[in-house]
Amino acid sequence: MSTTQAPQRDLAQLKQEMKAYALEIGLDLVGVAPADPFLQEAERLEARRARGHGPNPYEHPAIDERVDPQRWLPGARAIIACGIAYYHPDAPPPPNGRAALRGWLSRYCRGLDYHPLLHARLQRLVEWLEERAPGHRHVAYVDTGPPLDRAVAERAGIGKFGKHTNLITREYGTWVFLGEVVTTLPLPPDEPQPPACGSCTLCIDACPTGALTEWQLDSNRCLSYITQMKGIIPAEFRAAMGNRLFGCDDCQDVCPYNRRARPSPHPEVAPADGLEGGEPSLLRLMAMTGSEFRRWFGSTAAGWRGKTTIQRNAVIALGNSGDPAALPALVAALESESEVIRAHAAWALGRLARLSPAVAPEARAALAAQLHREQAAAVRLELNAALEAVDADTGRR
Ligand code: B12
Ligand code: SF4
Ligand code: SF4
Repeated sequence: MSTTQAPQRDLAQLKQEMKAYALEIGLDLVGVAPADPFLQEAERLEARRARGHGPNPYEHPAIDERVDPQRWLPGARAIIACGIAYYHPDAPPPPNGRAALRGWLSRYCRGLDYHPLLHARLQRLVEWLEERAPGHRHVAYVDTGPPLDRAVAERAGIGKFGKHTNLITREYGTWVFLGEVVTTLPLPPDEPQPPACGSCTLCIDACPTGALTEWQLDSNRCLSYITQMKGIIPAEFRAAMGNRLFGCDDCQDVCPYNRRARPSPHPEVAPADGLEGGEPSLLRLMAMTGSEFRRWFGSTAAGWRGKTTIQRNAVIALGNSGDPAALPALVAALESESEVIRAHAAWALGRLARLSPAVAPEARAALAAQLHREQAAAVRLELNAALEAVDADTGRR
């Protein structure tokens, strides 16, 4: 078919065939949006910037590019929004309950990294379109380009925004990865869905750092961002991190729309081998070698920040565990080659001593011995703060 001037009914037919093909290649949700400018989003992004809540370092910084589909593909007429479902129910706890010394990986980063996975499927859709609609151009985006993936998906009718700012779909709740194909084909659009939430505020109430207000996220306070940042984690967030190793799902876990979410049909996004169902042993992570890190985390979306980031978060989780069995690993971490690990080990020993006073004398001795030999100013600061906290607690008891 020549589609440069194709009648509406041919385009409607092509759209139906395109949707059937998308499902066949493992795209679970697909909808079409017109490629009009995202004017309301432009206002929202400006307002967010004025509040100091963005841009987040992981998002495309230029607002004018983000809201104009003509900058994503000159001549764009439609945007095909797609989603891949990724929810795999948690493994049942062992008969003697879950051990305290376990970390926790957000569900989005337990299986195969969605960036190449979704991009490869969108690329197949591009090739299909090239064959069916010669003379047209198409380009695929996942996550890292200028498009606002959630706003595109909302306009294409595959879901609606929740107050937690995630896109909620009827079939899979919020557990979907999003991407799009922008095309010069004027495919007829789908209908957006009615708004969500009503008077519910469960996600806002559940957020451990107060990062959420209605439909707004302060990304600087979001644990998803904080667990992924490099270097020293600001002290105010360390206790709130709990046992999180990468990402945070609390606002999604409490969302009523997720209660009936269908599980993902894709085994490739189930927890990777070596990740113990997404709740790996913290002691095992502390002893992990470089090649083990690459084997366990390399194919997931939790691998890109490197081994030190995961081990730093494991150190914080050991401190937050309050389990005396964490002590030897934390004392050993005080002598790590990495300044970042040593700094957080100091904090974690102070935290462990507070939660488990029986280990306070040993923790104090280890902190004092390290202070004696430590050269790095940032670590000395943490050692002094931890010693002060332990002494203040001991004084109070
Ligand atoms: C930067 C980024 C982050 C940052 C900042 C997140 C944020 N909310 O801004 C951090 C690192 C914190 C993050 C965290 C997460 N992210 Co992220 N992230 C992105 C990225 C790359 C850009 C997001 C962005 O542009 N933010 C700027 C904000 C303002 O835009 P927005 O998110 O579209 O927000 C809209 C709403 O706020 C809405 N809005 C504002 N006011 C109002 C008022 C009303 C009434 C309504 C209805 C709407 C509304 O309009 C805004 C503009 O469209 C996108 C991929 C992409 N290119 O879009 C993934 C993306 C949003 N992330 C994703 C995921 C999975 C996550 C996490 C769940 C991961 C995790 N488990 O740890 C968390 C969720 C945290 C949360 N509650 O949002 C998915 C979302 C899938 C989904 N179903 O929604 C995306 C789409 C990646 C993908 N391609 O699949 N992320
Ligand atoms: S991901 Fe966690 S920290 Fe971020 S908004 Fe949701 S509940 Fe809050
Ligand atoms: S938890 Fe409640 S308020 Fe938050 S997104 Fe879900 S329905 Fe909306």
